[in-house]
Amino acid sequence: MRLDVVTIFPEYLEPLRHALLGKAIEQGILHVGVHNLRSWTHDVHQAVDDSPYGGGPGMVMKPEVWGPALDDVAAGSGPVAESTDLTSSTPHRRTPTALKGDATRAPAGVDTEQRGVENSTPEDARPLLIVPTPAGRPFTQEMAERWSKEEHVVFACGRYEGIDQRVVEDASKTYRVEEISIGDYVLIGGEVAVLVMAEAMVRLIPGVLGNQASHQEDSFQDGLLEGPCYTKPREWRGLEVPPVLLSGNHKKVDRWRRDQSLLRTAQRRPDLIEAARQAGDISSRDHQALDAGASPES
Ligand code: 6GU
Repeated sequence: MRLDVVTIFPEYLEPLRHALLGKAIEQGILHVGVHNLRSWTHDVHQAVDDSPYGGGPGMVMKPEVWGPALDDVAAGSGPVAESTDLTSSTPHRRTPTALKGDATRAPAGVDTEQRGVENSTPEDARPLLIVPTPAGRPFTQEMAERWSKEEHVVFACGRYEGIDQRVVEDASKTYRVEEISIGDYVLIGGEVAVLVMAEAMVRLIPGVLGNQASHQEDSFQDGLLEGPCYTKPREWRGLEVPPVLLSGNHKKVDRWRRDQSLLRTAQRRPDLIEAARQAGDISSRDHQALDAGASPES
């Protein structure tokens, strides 16, 4: 997957080089370009914003800067052609490219074996443009799964009050565009939201997580929250691990985990229980567990 981020604070995206994402970069599974929006300004002040038409507070990001920036990111031209991709902060397994500083920009679509074909149909080979905004549709695990199969994902980080809406409209010629929010609260800009969405999507790319089974049981993967988990020692500060987990009876363990998951979800996210019920994902045995009672956390 190729990931490009356009922002006025490139240093804010530094975490993309660390930990899991850094590892994916090292493995050549992920290529990341971070681009300073000010490279596309022409005036001496490098202005990226202006006052809003219709009046009111704040500033709006300028279309004449964003337009060419998004054109170049899609085409790999202009300042994008001269830029180098991010390298991992932890080069454990140094690759020849990492040693050279990766002076060449890896094009989108190099690791075709890693992804499905859903989004690479000849009818719509447009890259995906994600515009983080509190006014967007809410980000979900389902989106993360879908996006993890993309070849080229571009994030356009707005600051101030937002980006002139015509940028989004015009970009639809070049990109499939989605305006996305990561929750019902307001951030100063889209950069942190990009880190959130990039991490959620990249960890689902095959080969990025060590254990592929490990996201089969994630919260939300089955529409419910994950229950509690425990490790050694068996007793710690007077607190015991639930005995069923030491029983060696896998059927009983699975049933206990399912019950814990149901009870925790009912407690913290009753909306998810209702949705699972509507979808027919709650069995009569599940109902028993829910009716039987109060979660240990209540
Ligand atoms: Cl994606 N951007 C900003 N600026 N604020 C947000 C958000 C995104 N999601 C929730 N709040």
